[in-house]
Amino acid sequence: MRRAMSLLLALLLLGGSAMAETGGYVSSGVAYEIFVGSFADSDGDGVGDLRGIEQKLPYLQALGVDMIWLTPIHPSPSYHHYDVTDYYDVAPEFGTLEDFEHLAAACSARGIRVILDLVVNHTSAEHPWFEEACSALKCGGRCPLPDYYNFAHEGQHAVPGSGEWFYEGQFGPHMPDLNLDSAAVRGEIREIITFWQARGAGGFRLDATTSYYSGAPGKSTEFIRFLCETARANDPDCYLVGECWADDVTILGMYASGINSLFNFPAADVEGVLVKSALSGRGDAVASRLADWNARLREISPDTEDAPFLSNHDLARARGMLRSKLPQMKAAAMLYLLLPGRPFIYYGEELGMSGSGRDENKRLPMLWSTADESANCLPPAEADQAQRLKEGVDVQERDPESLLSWYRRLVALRTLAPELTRGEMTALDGGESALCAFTVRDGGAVAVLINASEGAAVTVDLAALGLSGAKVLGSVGVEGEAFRESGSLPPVSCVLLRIF
Ligand SMILES: [Ca+2]
Repeated sequence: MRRAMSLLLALLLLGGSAMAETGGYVSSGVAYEIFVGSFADSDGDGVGDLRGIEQKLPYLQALGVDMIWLTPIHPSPSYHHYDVTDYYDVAPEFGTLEDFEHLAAACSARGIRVILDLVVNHTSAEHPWFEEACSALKCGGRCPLPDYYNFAHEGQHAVPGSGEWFYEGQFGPHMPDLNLDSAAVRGEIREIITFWQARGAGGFRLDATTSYYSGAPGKSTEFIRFLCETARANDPDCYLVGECWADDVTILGMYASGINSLFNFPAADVEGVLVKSALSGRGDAVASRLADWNARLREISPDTEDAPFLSNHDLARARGMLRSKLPQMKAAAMLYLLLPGRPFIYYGEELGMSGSGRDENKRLPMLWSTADESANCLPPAEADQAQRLKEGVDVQERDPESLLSWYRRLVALRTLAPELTRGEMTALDGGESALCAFTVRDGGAVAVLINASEGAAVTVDLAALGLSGAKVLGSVGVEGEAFRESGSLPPVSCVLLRIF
């Protein structure tokens, strides 16, 4: 009911244009990463699948996300599917092509965009392209030399049985790097992109962009531009987000490709400003750091969308970084879900799921319920940690104080401010280190005020911040009316104001 009310309110505030863009649903600008094999099992084999995701769309809609990123869905010898053997099919354990089309259509009907993981830095060593290339190498010069991969007489990995040939594989011998200079490879990639767009993919997450051309970021940027132009030639609205796991300078350089978003790795993880500020209660650091980042992105293009996040399938779970403390998990959520750009929630983070150490632990099954385990997946075979969280979705949905309820309220709050997608961010100095205060302008303007500390209330002097006359749009952790009267933000709370 609360969700229905907030949607109704949002519709009234936004008017008709947002409705037209999203087929009746108001977009939150929040994305959600699904590690497919661990999310929802529809057929009882313990492996998450596409039908399972479709069955959980009401959950995702209640959370308020308007985009889901699926980790690779293609056939692969690995449980994580990042070494693909066929780019034109769905892994049998995940379903069928028809299941994907059905899921994409069901998402579209709910105003949710599906983006796929595009893993084209490398293939599986079991991909027919690689097997055929290796066979050709072994036929003693009588076969045309294939150019799909980077073969040489010295290198990282020996071609089995060839004696004299080696190949590049930045992520190990099971993942041979494609030769991205090859016109034939680029032609294949163009076909792959087109194939999935025709089946309902609204965008792509680009895996391992820094490894496209290792040590040559300019060439990698050029290749991203090729991917963006290819995808947008078919669908001008196609959304692309890249994994550039690198420093500020490298990320800024790659934005020159024209890509929509690159994950904000410097702000993420245990050393990033989001988690550090949530732990220390210093909200002001987030406002200043991210406003500076926003300005640098907007210098490249006002169309860029930062992609802030806390954690993903390669990082320890946010819960552990935040020492399993609920107020800190709530603070971290406020600090990144209200930033300009497109925040990415890693599945289960909104519940407070645990997992660290080896990768399998970071990909433990979504905890739908401990009472009814029918949708729960089995953990990856090599996981050596159990899930520490005890309260699944079914319990947290009924608890207004749960982390899940908190995430839902924050995403709903964000929905009231369309400026937050591509706006210009300016940090405000409220004279309190706990206070994260900033404005975001994009036509209209809003102000975000967050008390990131669990220690004490913060009194905000709206006049001193230049926010006199601002109207409270919504709030989480404090009643809007109470804030308007007192100017006081209790520990771990936030308000969203419209500026006129
Ligand atoms: Ca299954």
